[in-house]
Amino acid sequence: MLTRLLTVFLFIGSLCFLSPPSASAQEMTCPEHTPVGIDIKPADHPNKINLTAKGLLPVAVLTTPTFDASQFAPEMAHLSDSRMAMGAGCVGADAVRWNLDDVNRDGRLDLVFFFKIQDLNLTSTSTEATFMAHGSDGSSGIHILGTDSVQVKP
Ligand SMILES: [Ca+2]
Ligand SMILES: [Ca+2]
Repeated sequence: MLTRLLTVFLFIGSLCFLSPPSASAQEMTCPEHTPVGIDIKPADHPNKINLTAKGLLPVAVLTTPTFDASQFAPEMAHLSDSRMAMGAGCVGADAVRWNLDDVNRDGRLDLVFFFKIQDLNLTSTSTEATFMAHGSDGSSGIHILGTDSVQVKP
């Protein structure tokens, strides 16, 4: 009887021990980021998204006086409903490709990412989408993050 109690006690003890401490939970979230300006569906406003549409959604990272998108070499990029973007790690759709294009015709190249509409985690109640990318700006690795409004057609 005593042995059984001890076994149960040890079992519960090991469960508590195995539950992740807060430090490792923090490592799961996205690291420090550089804020950037983005434009979902460049040249279009409002940014209407039809979730049943097949195809790609373009998201431009704009070159500004503080961020040169043409010097950013991406390794991975995500687009997520802003309500889920923070705190739950890097969630959402993965970019399928990207290319340089001056989407706002200001003479400076912007970086346009494409996401499969079917991969998006947006819903009919989504009002904002957050873009996150990891890459390097020549010398060091950086994370960039930007948010734009969306109008979702379910
Ligand atoms: Ca737009
Ligand atoms: Ca531009």
